[in-house]
Amino acid sequence: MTTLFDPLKLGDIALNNRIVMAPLTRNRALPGQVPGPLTVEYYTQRASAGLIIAEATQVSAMGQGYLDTPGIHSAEQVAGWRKVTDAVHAAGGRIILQLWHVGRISHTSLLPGGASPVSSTSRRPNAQCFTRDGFVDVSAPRALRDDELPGLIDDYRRAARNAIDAGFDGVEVHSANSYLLEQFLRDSVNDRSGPYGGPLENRARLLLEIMAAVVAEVGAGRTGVRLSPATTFCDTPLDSNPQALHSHVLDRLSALGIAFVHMIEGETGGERAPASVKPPIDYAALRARFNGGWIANNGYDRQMAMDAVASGGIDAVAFGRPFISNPDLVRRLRDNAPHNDLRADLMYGGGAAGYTDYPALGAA
Ligand code: 8OZ
Repeated sequence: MTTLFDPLKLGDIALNNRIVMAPLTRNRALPGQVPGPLTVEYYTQRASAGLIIAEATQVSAMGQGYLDTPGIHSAEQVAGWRKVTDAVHAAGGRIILQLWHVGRISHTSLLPGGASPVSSTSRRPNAQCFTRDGFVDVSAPRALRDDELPGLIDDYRRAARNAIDAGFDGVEVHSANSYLLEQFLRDSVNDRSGPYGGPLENRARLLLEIMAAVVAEVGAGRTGVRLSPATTFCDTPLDSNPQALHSHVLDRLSALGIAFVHMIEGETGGERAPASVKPPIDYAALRARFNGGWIANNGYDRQMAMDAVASGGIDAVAFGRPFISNPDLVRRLRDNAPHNDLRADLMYGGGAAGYTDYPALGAA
């Protein structure tokens, strides 16, 4: 029987165990959106994870929607991330980067030259983002023209290349949690006509073209994707048929041969089976359509994770908040040891407190 502590291959990426550190926004990048020494320490402390998926990281300056999140589009950012990946590898870990564009979840004060956020639509959600002035309503977006999309695809391709140049073992394209690619996927947001709007095949086109470009650049064996069919984060209503939409996406991703899918089950950070999702998403049916590895996420505890991996339904489990407060989460799960309490007020922004000062077991 397979356990959480057994090795796993996700495409070309060899994991020592099936415990994945989920991507976690921590807002501690230095000026220039560059990861600094504290970020090196934070990830190195967590290198016993089978795989670290480093936090959501902008593919371009236009992809930013929160204060002090890192990027992967400048030479300084690549050099900063190189220090992270070298240290994690020296500690025996594996680390990939999550490639992010927030789309309409942004504010003019965060964007180059005070530009408007860009999206599939010009409709503004009733959502907030975190800026120099604290939480503010997001700015009205501008709908991207179709002739701008090749440039956007190229931003993801270049970001994937930069991630590999920075020493990452692979990349995860962020197509979840209300950000740009979900703004194209869902008919609740995407109000376009033409090749990228209307039928689900059209709404999925941008994601699939980005995935193909990333695969061509860095290889399918180093490429994954994160999806969240049931999440309504940032005033992003469900698609009218999330099961059909995601079935199509997974059929195409399977044909592309990518290494893994990372599925957020239920409402991100919330209920695993929200009553508002009718009919409920059939995650097992989605999993059955995809030939590569499958990472499940959202509110798993130790027993659920062990049972899910033992059943063979999924290959690995991603933990988010437990990895913030427990750098040695793998050991604590193995030994069934207690967890440190999370200091939720220190999750976003600040320095070492609540970032690199959570003790490992046995530490003073
Ligand atoms: C929390 C705060 C800001 C961003 C996500 C990247 O939900 C995020 C995020 C989470 O995927």
